[in-house]
Amino acid sequence: MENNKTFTMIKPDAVRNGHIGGILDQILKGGFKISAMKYTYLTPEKAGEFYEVHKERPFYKDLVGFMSSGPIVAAILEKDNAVADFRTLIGATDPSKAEVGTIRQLFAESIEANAVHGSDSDENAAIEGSFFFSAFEKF
Ligand code: YYY
Ligand code: MG
Repeated sequence: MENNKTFTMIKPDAVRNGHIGGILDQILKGGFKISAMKYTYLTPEKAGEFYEVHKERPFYKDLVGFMSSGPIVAAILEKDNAVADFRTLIGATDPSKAEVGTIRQLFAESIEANAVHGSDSDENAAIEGSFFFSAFEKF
């Protein structure tokens, strides 16, 4: 499977806090090309579906509420080794543990409101990209 694409969301906290520009700047400076992008919104049903793998976890209900609390930016990003390199660029899930200079360290509020999503495998990147974008929207 191709390893040059990943999927990201700029989450509702970062959109509310005015960080869309700052985060896109970090993404582009990190060497990623934007293949597809939209400003959109997850209904609670859609957020629940997106995070279905976590449905047995204690944080699931709050996470679904948070992810449907406001608009997001969804994007497909392109770079060699995209999934792993993007996880490095965003930093640890818990921003208090994220390395200095990572997107979550710079822009996140908390482990839940952690500014950005990044796919965890090539397979999930493809699934998540297709969750938001139809074939003709992907370049
Ligand atoms: O892939 P990543 O986003 O870094 O973390 P996951 O373990 O996949 O969890 C998805 C999402 O769930 C995370 O970005 C925030 C939220 N979450 C939480 O609210 N509380 C936790 N203890 C763990 C994760
Ligand atoms: Mg994850």
